[in-house]
Parts: sequence; C-alpha cells; structure tokens
Amino acid sequence: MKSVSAIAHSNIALIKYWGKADTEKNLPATGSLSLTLDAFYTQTQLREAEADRFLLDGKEQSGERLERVKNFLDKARKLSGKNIYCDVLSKNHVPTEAGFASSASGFAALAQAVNSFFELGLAPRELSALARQGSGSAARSIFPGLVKMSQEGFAEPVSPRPPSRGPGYGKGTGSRVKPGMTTDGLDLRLLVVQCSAVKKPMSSREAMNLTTKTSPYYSAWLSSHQADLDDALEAIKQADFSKLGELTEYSALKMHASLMAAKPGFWYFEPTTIAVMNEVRDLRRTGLEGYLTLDAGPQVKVLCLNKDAAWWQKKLQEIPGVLNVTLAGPGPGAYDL
Ligand code: 2P0
Repeated sequence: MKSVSAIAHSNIALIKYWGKADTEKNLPATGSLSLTLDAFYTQTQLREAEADRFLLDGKEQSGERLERVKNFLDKARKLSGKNIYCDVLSKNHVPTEAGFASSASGFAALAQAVNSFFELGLAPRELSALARQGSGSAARSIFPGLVKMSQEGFAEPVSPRPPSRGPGYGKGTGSRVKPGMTTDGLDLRLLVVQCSAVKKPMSSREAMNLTTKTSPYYSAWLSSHQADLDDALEAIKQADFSKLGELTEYSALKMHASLMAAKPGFWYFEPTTIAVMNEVRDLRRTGLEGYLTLDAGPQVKVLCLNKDAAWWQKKLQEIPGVLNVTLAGPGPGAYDL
C-alpha cells in the first residue's frame, strides 16, 4: 500500500498577511514576509485508503478541519487524474490553535506529501501556490529562512539558494539550513512567549474576513502595506536589524488595530499579552534590541539577534503570567522523509 511522509516547519510573518483578494482561490490581498522556524513543525503521512480520513495527533477529525483536508486532496486528485483516497496522519510539533500558525506547517506538509503521493511533479513555486489553497501562510512554509509571498499567491525565498540534497536531508524544496544561513547577514531569532493556554476564540480566517468586510481601517491597511514590505526587504538587504524590527512591530500592531476597528471589534490579547507587550518596550528602552509581533492568538513573539537571544529569553521568562518561552531560529523548507 502506497505511503509517503513529509515535514514542514511553521513560519511567523514579520510583515503580515491579513485579508484576501479572492476567497475562492484563497489569494491574499497583499504580499507578506516571514521567517520559517526550526522549533515548530508538522509531520504528515499519506497512506492509501478506501476513503479520506484525517487524524491529527492520533485523533480522527471531522467537520471543517476534515472538509479542508478533503478539499485539498480533491485538488490533487483533479491535478493528477488519480482517483486515490487516503488517510492523512498528521503530528503537530506546534501547539495547535493558540496562535502558533499550525495551519502553515500543516498545509505545507500536506502539499509536500501530496506532491509525492500523487506524483504531481510540482516545481517549488507551484507547490507553494498549491499549499496556499489550503492556507495562505502555508505557501511560505515551503521555503527556508526568510521568505516573501507575493499577491499572485506563491512564496519564494528572499535570497534564493540551490536546495541541499545532502544525506539525511530528504528530497525537499528548501535546504535544511543552519541558523543564520538564510537571513542575509542578520542572525535572527524569534522567542515565542506563551501568554495563555486558552483555545483560539476566533479563527484567523474568520477574523480576517470580519476585518475585510467591516473595518474602516482595512483600506488603510491595504494602501500602506506595500511600503512596509518594500522597506522590510530593503532593511534585510542592508542587514539593518533596527529597521526590520520596527517594521515588524508596526505591521503586527496595524493588523490588530484593523481587527479592533471591525464591527464588532475583536482582539486576541489576554492580560499577560499586554504585560509582555509593555515589558518588551521597556526592556528595549533600557536594555537590548528586540521587537514584538502578534498573530491570531494571545502569544507574543519577540524578534531579536542571536547574540541577544539568551538575555531576552531570561527577561521574558521572568514576566508574571508567562507560561513558557521557546527560542526559535531559521528553519528548513518542506521536505520528504
Ligand atoms: C500571517 N496570519 O501573515 C497572518 C498574520 C495570522 C496573522 O496567515 O485563511 O491560516 O488559511 O489563508 O494563513 C494565518 O492565517 O489563513 C495568517 P487562511 P491563515 O501569518
């Protein structure tokens, strides 16, 4: 019986994707810029079966989760002309639904596995576009390190490099990188600060659609976004960490402001989220450089340089209410096992 396995790592956007140009095709309204992370990933096995099933961390899924996976497999069946059904066995090494972007690694791993299983032979850019149809942020997890996503709906590495095919690295679209190798002179680290264990009260997809439909700030988000993306790419080129950090914080706060201005307004912040946000600003004033970002959940992520990461980790862990702080570096692109 046919079986393939793949791994994809999670990513966190520095310049955010928030809103769609086309919900059918899941096309983003703007580009985005992200860092693929070594610390969080999803491993997915596809096994030929009588009918599609989806097991996440050993639990059989139903409802919307199952439907999204089935729809994705339908696309692969259509592309390949092969009417094969499968068990999708996924294991998340990412805390699901707490703002750790598990759909990014999830759909990227599924796309990677589907490419082999259905023998689609997709090139990296096409594979990224396929992953996007599962989840917008998944398009970026196909690639290692710093990744830019275009409005056309596919991602690519900020600095393209030939993929490594060394032993143990699997067949992948992105090389497994050593920390610092894909961040162009900026030895970036991201500290993921867990501020709450509550389950996400609103999915990012719902929150994004609410913003698009009702927020008067959404048009401002759209019109100001391209400049942020261009400036961030320039900051990377110049290895200007302060500039990249400022833009990272700015993009996240603008995204959340647009959601708060929706009708009804919504926010993901919990008390500890706010405490960490305040502390990051204070620590930056009095200590070392670090910049915050926030996704569709209460956790705070702090972008810093490798040389300052241990200091930040210690300081963040000391904040009352913080559950844990995970240090992540640049991670590899998606690959077959
Ligand atoms: C991002 N997020 O750029 C933004 C910032 C969350 C906050 O992409 O509807 O799961 O599946 O395309 O990719 C999370 O939303 O949304 C996300 P869909 P996705 O990372």
